[in-house]
Amino acid sequence: MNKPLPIAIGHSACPHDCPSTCALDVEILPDGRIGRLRGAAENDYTAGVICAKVARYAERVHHANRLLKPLQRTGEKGSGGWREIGWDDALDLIAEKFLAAEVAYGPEAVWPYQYAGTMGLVQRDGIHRLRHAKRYSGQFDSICTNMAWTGWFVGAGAMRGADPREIAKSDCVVIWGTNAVATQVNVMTHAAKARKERGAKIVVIDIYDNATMKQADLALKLRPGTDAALACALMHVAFRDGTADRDYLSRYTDDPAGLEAHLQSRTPEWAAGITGLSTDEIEAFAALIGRTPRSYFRLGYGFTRQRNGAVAMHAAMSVPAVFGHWRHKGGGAFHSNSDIFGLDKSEIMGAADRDSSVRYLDQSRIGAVLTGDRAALSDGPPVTAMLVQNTNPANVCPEQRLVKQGLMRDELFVVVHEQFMTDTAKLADLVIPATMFLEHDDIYRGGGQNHITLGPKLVDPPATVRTNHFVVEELAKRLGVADRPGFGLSERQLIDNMLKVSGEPGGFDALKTGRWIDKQPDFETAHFLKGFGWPDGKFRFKPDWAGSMAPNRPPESLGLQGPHRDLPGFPDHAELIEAADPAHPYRLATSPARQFLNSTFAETPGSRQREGGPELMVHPADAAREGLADGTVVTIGNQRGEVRLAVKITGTVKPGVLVHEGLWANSDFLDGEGINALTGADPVAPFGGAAFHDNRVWLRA
Ligand SMILES: Nc1nc2c(c(=O)[nH]1)N[C@H]1C(S)=C(S)[C@@H](COP(=O)(O)OP(=O)(O)OC[C@H]3O[C@@H](n4cnc5c(=O)[nH]c(N)nc54)[C@H](O)[C@@H]3O)O[C@H]1N2
Ligand SMILES: Nc1nc2c(c(=O)[nH]1)N[C@H]1C(S)=C(S)[C@@H](COP(=O)(O)OP(=O)(O)OC[C@H]3O[C@@H](n4cnc5c(=O)[nH]c(N)nc54)[C@H](O)[C@@H]3O)O[C@H]1N2
Ligand code: SF4
Ligand SMILES: [Mo]
Repeated sequence: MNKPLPIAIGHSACPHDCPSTCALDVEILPDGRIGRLRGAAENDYTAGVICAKVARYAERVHHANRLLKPLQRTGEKGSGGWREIGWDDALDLIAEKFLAAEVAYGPEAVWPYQYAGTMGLVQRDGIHRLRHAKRYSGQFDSICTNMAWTGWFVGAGAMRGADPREIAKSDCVVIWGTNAVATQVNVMTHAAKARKERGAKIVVIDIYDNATMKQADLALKLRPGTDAALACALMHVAFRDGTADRDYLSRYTDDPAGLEAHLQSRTPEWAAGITGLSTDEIEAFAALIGRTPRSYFRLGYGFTRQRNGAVAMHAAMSVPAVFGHWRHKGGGAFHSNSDIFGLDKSEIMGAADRDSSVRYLDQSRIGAVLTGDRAALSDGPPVTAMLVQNTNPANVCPEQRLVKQGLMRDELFVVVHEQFMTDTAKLADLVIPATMFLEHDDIYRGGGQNHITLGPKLVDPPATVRTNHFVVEELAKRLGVADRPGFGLSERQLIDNMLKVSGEPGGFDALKTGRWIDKQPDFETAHFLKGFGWPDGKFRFKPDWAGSMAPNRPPESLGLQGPHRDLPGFPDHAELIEAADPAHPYRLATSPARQFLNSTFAETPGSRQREGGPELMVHPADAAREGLADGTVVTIGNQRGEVRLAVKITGTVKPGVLVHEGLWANSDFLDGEGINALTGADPVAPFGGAAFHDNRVWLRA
């Protein structure tokens, strides 16, 4: 059979929760279906490269199991019994239940719950308009960026860094705690260019030999939760060997003398004992960055998903400040550009109606919230109604048993707006079908790069699915707030208004023509050569953990989080992790899989086939001791739950360390319990967050 020829190429941006935010060229076939997706070659960050899972997007848009009709539960919660209902009936039912919750307990009993399944500013953030207009409970977003952003911000005082494209001009690219090959492929595009054109060395620091580490010239496989010790030893060597940039230190940092004294005892031998690296490895790394002014530290999220993760980020980013790498093009550090875009979302978010006396509930602690934990509820009313958009908490949130128990509560009404029957949708009272990004207008900005990119509607959605924007607008009408600021506009109008108030006078139309806007600050600003983001302009080796107004600081009502008093004054190894003990001899990390994006793509055939099935990586020595063979089904567990899955014996993990790559759907596991049955929701110090890669477990064959 002949394949239909592509008739048109549409332009868009990848909407998924990935730092890369790739600019896309999309094949639109003669029958209106989607063909291949490709990276835009003219975009100098995307540079023509995207990941395979999004290249295969047609599998997702035209998936046989895509949700197409609103479904109301018929049997018990989670029983799988559904009946189709019309959109008007569905929206009326939601409004009725929300009003009933409000009458019984006040508006805070309603909790709109959303995250970044789409990163589009209109479709993702519009739900806040409804929240604020109605005084529904707020959401403290703690699941992803908290420890990383906190650690960066307490040092630099701003969320920006060396131009992500400068990686290509570096002589040493340090990829620290991010599995970039899997999670943000463009980092590798630019790193490979540096290697090819300049002979740059690539250093990878991770806890297992993942796809990124396989590309490394220097591969540093350390024990989970020990990165700050490595960072301290690197800085110790800099002071010891005279590779510290003392002129830079005195001009740009707060207390270099105090740091040097503190690091006296943080020798490579000390760090080797903590990290499990050899002193030779540590010395070789220190020597490499000591002789390489253009050393670029690309700091990821993964190594901060430990209970000492904010400390680890701050310690790692202190390294280029000691060596003075920041001075040089192709040197310095980067984590997120979230500060640079300057888009004023007030209208989309309904900021005018925001009431600071309304309580916030912690996204990661949804299990505790829904099961009535007084502290998690801030001593307020129970949550009895929820609208869930762009997230799959029954799968992705920690303390999964508690999350499911909470979602199944009889008194709670849950509506899930989704593209697929996810683990969360399965437990809902009402499921309503959502559009996909090629079917609606939106605008995107890439935290891991430097562009604002438009994603205009390219194809018509199936007739019976609706945008997030539509649902928010229709509910506003039924709930009596449609006259509040920000309502009654189209996606396109909201985007146009936002661009214009944000200093982009060309608005929607200009962006449609130009496709993206490059917001990268100039070299000196990006490298903090005009000063770091504090009043004295100095990088802080001595962070003010409690006082820093980091962008992800919890709202006042929640206060500081976790064991914040135990955070070290200078970069240091902090013993805050869930260390193994005789009853739980293994450390488990739950790292992302290459073919999935969080829980998304766990339904597409191409991704499923390439990933195989849920597996537990076990070191050969551990396997021998436990009597395991490849494929042996084991149970791993801790105080939070138990999970059953098959073993894969591999030297890519260290002895005593287990890695599971996900997120597979809960229903893909033998007992229907997903990996997050094992992860904890106890907040990480000082500003909260979930330590997904920091779990102690036992293992039973
Ligand atoms: N393919 C794919 N891409 C994704 C995602 C996905 O699920 N799949 N998720 C997206 C999202 S939401 C985000 S936030 C980003 C996250 O992307 P990353 O910044 O890459 O963070 P993680 O994927 O959490 O973890 C990265 C690596 O950190 C390792 N790690 C765990 N603990 C430690 C430690 O203590 N020290 C060190 N050095 N390394 C450690 C993990 O094993 C993993 O290999 O990726 C996005 N992109
Ligand atoms: N064990 C473990 N758990 C983790 C992590 C880990 O590393 N390990 N990573 C954590 C991290 S970093 C994050 S960010 C969270 C992410 O967790 P989630 O936010 O739940 O992640 P996603 O799977 O990206 O998106 C959720 C859903 O959004 C839906 N969606 C996409 N676009 C739209 C839309 O336009 N409208 C509507 N209504 N729905 C849409 C998708 O179909 C998908 O089911 O997971 C966390 N959970
Ligand atoms: S998931 Fe990430 S790497 Fe893949 S296309 Fe989207 S933005 Fe690019
Ligand atoms: Mo994330």
